[in-house]
Amino acid sequence: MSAGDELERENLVINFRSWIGRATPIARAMLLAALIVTARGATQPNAGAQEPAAGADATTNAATSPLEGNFLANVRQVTKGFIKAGEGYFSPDGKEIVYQAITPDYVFYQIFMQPLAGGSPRRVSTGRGRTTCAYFSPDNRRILFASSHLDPKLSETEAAARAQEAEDARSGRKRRYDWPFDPYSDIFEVDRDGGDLRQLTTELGYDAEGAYSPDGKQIAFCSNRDGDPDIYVMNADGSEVRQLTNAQGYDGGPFISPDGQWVVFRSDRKQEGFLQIYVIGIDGQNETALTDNNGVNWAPYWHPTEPYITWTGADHSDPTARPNYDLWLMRCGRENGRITPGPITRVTDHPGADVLPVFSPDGQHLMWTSSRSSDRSSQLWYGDFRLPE
Ligand SMILES: [Ca+2]
Ligand SMILES: [Ca+2]
Ligand SMILES: [Ca+2]
Repeated sequence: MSAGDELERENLVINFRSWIGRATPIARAMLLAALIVTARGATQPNAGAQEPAAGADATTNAATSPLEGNFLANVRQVTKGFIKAGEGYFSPDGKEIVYQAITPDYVFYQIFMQPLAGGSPRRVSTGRGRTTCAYFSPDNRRILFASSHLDPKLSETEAAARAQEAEDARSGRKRRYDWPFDPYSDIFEVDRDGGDLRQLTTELGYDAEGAYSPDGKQIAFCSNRDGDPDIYVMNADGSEVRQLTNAQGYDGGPFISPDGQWVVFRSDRKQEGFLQIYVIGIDGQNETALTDNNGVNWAPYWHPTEPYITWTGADHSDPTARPNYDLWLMRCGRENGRITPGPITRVTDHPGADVLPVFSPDGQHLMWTSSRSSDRSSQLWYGDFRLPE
C-alpha cells in the first residue's frame, strides 16, 4: 500500500512543534503515512495499523512492554474527556501540567492546565485561534503559549475549518494534512488563571514553539519571520530578539539546556522530511548534529540533571513499512567546547505512537503523548522513569 493510499485511509492530526509544513509532497506523504488524519484536521501521530496491546487498560501500566519496563513503571493516562490532548509540560514543582487539547465544541487546540494527581482541566488560552506549545515559567507564575487569536479574519478561519470538518464527515473523505504556518501565530503569556494576557512577539509570520530558559530570563522559539523557519532567542519580556540558526529548512522545537548554555532543536536541513536533532550554543556558536540516520527525529528535551536528552524517533528507511514512533534517549558527551553525540537507547516499543517526551523537574518521571490509550486517541501518559544503568 502506498503512503498516499494509507493516508487516504487513515485519519490525521498534527502538532506543529513537530511536523513539517514545508516538506516536498513526496517527503510529506512519507511523513504523513505515520500520522492519523482526523476530520478535525489538526495533527497527531498515528495510532498505527497494529492493534494496541491486548487488554491494554488506559489507567494501568498493562500497556508497558518488557523493554519499556526497563525505564518506566506505574505508567498511566493523565488526560481524558478530550477528543485529543498532547504536548504536555510539568510545572516547576512537578505538581501540575500544561498541554494542548481539542474539546468537542471548538475546532482548534486550546491550552489547558490541571493537577497531575487529578482534577479538572482549566483553560488558560483565550478560547479562540490555533494554539500550541505551552510552557510554565520557572517561577510558576506565568504560562507561555502560541496563539493565532489575533487573526483579523479569525471567524472566517474558524468557519473554513468547521466547514471542511463537516464536509469530510459527510463525504467520509480523509484529507491530506497540510500544516499551515499560521501567519498570525504569536507568542503570549498569561497568569495561571488565564488573566493578564501579554503579547511577546508582534512580527507578521509564524512565531511559536516557545520555551523559557531554566532561569526564566530568556525564551527560545521558532519563527519564519524572514521566510524560513529558524531558532530565535529573546528576553522573557519579548525584547532583544536574536536569531541562532539560518540554515534553509525547518529548524524548530528549541529547548534551552539546564545550564542555560545550549539550545537543542530539530531540523530537516539535511534532507527534507528527515528531521535530525541538533544542538547549538546559546550564542549561536558550536552547532553540532546529534543524530544522523534514515529517520525522523524530533521533539528533543533535556534531562534536568544528567547529560541526557530524550526525543521522538522513527525509522523511515523502508518506504513500505509503517514507521513506529517511539521515545529514545542519548547520553551526550562534551568535547572541544561542543556537545557530542553518545550512546542511544530505545525507551518505548508500543505499536501506538509515542511522541513528545518530557522529564519531570526532578528527572524521576516521564510524560509523553501516546495513542496507546484504549480508544487509540492521543492523550498524555506519565510514569516513573529511570535512566539506563
Ligand atoms: Ca507572528
Ligand atoms: Ca531554517
Ligand atoms: Ca510507539
